[in-house]
Amino acid sequence: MSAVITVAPTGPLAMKSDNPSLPTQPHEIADAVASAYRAGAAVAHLHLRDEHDRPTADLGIAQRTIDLIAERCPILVQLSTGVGLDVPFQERERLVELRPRMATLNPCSMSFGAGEFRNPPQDVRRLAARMRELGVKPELEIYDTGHLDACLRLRDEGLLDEPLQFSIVLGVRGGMAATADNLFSVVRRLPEGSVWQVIAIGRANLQLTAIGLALGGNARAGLEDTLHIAKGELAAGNQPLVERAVALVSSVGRTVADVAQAEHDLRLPR
Ligand code: KMH
Ligand code: ZN
Repeated sequence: MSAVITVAPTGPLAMKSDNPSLPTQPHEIADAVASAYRAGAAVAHLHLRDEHDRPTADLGIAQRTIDLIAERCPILVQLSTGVGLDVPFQERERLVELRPRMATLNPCSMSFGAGEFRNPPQDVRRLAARMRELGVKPELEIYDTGHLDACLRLRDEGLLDEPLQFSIVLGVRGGMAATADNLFSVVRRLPEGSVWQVIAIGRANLQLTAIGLALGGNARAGLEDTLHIAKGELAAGNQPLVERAVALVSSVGRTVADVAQAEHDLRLPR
């Protein structure tokens, strides 16, 4: 069975002072994504930054980044509509108008580290409906068990089409802790036929990514989720983290999905 590897090169929080290899500007992100693609990633999960490296939902920056990536490789683009904690929902949701193949949908508000991640129910419904109209596949971000129930309600309201695609996010302060028990309890409750991956933040990234792959899930790799490749050792970019995920995929007897296989496995519209 193949496994889709998504590279998450930048994220909303880290700065170059945390890891100098963090790509923040469009050409840096495009170069990082292209090397991740060559290493085995089939999907790129993107957060954009402005010229001061602050999270932004600027459509021009997003389109420029997408264009630079397309010049370099045919990886599938997934835009984050999480964007950054200080960016208003009304700006974040506009990103789907660029019609990426996928975009994230964060179903609930929550504490997020020292900050607050605001996803009001009516705004989430409106975004889900718009994504459906545009044919942008939502990746549903589950940071806690109740977030799964919120997604199932959206499905029951006809706002999400099956098969649902989930990220099980473990280790955000404010969400579920990064434990195998928490992962099992969510996986057990996913609707039959769902597509899912583990997003394991910080120290448990390697172990929980491995467990997710062994259970039949997909994998995410990159500096958004961990700045380190080993204890006390900064990752020298996104490529080594993708290479590590590739090694995990083969060590559990699976193959790495190329772009065509990923389009099939993720049941992408179009
Ligand atoms: N940053 C991760 C904890 C999103 O960008 O919308 C979750 C994430 C969601 O990647
Ligand atoms: Zn993200």
